[in-house]
Amino acid sequence: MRDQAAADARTARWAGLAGVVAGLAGLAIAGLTGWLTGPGGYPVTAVGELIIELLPAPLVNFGKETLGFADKPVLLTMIVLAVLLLCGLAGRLEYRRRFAGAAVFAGVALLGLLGVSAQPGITLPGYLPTVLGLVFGYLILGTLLDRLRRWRTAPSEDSLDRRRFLTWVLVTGAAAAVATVGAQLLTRATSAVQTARDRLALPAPAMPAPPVPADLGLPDLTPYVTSNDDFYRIDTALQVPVIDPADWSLSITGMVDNPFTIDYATLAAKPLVEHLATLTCVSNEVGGDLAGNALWLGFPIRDLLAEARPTDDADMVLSTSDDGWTASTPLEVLTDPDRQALLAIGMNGEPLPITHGFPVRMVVPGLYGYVSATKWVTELKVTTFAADQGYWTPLGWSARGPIKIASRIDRPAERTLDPGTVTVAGVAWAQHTGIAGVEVQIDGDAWQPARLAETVGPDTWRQWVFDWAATSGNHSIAVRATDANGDLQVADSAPPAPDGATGYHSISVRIR
Ligand SMILES: Nc1nc2c(c(=O)[nH]1)N[C@H]1C(S)=C(S)[C@@H](COP(=O)(O)O)O[C@H]1N2
Ligand SMILES: [Mo]
Repeated sequence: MRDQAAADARTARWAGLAGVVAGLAGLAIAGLTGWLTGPGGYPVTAVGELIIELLPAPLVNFGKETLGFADKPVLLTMIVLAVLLLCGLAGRLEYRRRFAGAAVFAGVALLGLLGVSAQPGITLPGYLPTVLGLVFGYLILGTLLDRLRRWRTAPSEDSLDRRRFLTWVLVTGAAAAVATVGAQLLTRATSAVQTARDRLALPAPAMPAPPVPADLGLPDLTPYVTSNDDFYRIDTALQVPVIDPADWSLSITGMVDNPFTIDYATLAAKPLVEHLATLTCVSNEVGGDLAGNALWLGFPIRDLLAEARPTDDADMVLSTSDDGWTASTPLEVLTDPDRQALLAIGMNGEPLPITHGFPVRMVVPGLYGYVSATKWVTELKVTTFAADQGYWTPLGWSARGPIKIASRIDRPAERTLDPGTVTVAGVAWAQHTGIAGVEVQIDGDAWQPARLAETVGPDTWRQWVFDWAATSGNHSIAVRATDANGDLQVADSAPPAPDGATGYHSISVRIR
C-alpha cells in the first residue's frame, strides 16, 4: 500500500515535469510566433507591461531603484516561473483527469491575451502567439502524458516506455529551450530598433502644414486625421523589416547622370516639408476602410531626383523596399513641382511606426499605395515602364494606379432607427484633384447635395454630412462624389483588380 502511494507520488512528479516542459514549449512557440507577427504579441512581455501599468507608481519606482536596470528581466523571469509552476500543476491535474489541465492552460493563456489586448495598436495577428502557444503547448502535454501513462501502467516499470517518456521530455525541453533563446535574440533586435525609434526627435519642418480644419466630430464618422494606431496596414512581408536608422541608406540608381546614396542623418537634416495626405489601397472595396489620412513629414522626392538628374528617356521610378517589395511610380508624378511626393520620416508628429515603414517610406498624393507608398524604402531606380515592373504588376494589377473618385457612408452605423432627422455622414476622396461635391440619394430618388467639411487641400479626403428626414419603412441610402475637375464618380460596379473598384456605396436601413 505504501509502495503504491510512493509510486503515485513519483508519477505525479513526472506528470508535473511533463507540464513544465509543455509550458516551456508553449512559451517557445509563442515567442517565435511573436517575433513573426511583430511587436506587442509576446504574452510574457505584454503581461509584464500590464503589471507595471497597474502597479502603484511607488512600487514600480521601488522595483526600479532596488533592482536597477534588471527590473524588467526580473519581472519577466517571475512571470515565466509563475507560468511554469501553473503548467506543472496542469500536468498533474491532466494526468489524473483528461482536460483538467486544459482549464489551467486556458486560464494562463487568458491572462496572456489580457496583457496583449492592453498593448497599443495591437491587431488580430497579435493574439496569434498566445493562441498558438496554448494549442501546441496543450497538444505537447497530451503527447507527453500518453507516454507517461504507458510507462507507469506497464507491468514492469523499467521498460522501453520509461526510456521513451524520458526521451520525449528531454528532446521537447531542449528544443523549447533553444527556440526560446532564438526567439529572444530575434526579438531583442526588434526592441533595440524600437528603442532607437522612441529616442528619435523629429526635426521641425522647414515648411509646416497649414492648421488642420475642424473635424465634424460626429459619432461613427471617420475622423479627418487617422491616428497611427488606427491606420490601415498592408504589407506582403511575413516579417516586418526592422531597420536601425543608423544602418539605413537610400540609393538613387539607374538612368541618372549623378547616382548617389543618402543616409538617415543627411536626409533628416534637409529642409523637410509637412503635408497632410490620404493614402488609399487599390484593394479597397466600395465602402471599404483601406484608406487613412495622416500628416507626413519628409523631403520632396523631386529634389532628390533633381540632384540625381534623370536622363530624358526615363519615365518610371522603381522603388525597392528592404524586404524586396517594389513599386513602379511614373517619373513625371515624382518630379511634378505641384505635388508633394515625399520621402517621409514622420507620421502624425512621430517617427514612422515600424509597421508603417520606419525609418523611411514614400508617400505620393494621388496614387494607390501599391504603385507609390513603398515602406522601408532603400532604393529608387530611375528606369522605364518598358524595362521594369513593380511587385503587383505581373500578378495582374495595372502598372499605373491613379486613385479613383470614391465616397463612403460611415453613419448611421445602426440599421434600425427612429423616424425623424437622421444625420448621414461619411468621407469622400479623389486625391490630388480634390472633392468638390458629394450627393446623397434616398430610395433611388433625386440626388441631393451633402454639406462638405473643410479640407487643407486636394490631397486629403473630405468629411460630408446630410440631414435626412427619415420616415417609417425600409430605405436605401446611396452616396456619390464629384471631383474638382467636375468628373462624377463612376457608377458601374467593378472589383478592385486590376486598377481599383468602382460603384456607389449604399446601405439599407429600417425606420421604426
Ligand atoms: N515594403 C512594402 N511597402 C508597401 C507595401 C508592401 O506590401 N510592402 N504595400 C503597399 C500598399 S499595397 C499600400 S496600400 C500601402 C499601405 O501603407 P500602410 O501599411 O502604411 O497603410 O503601402 C504600400 N507599401
Ligand atoms: Mo494597397
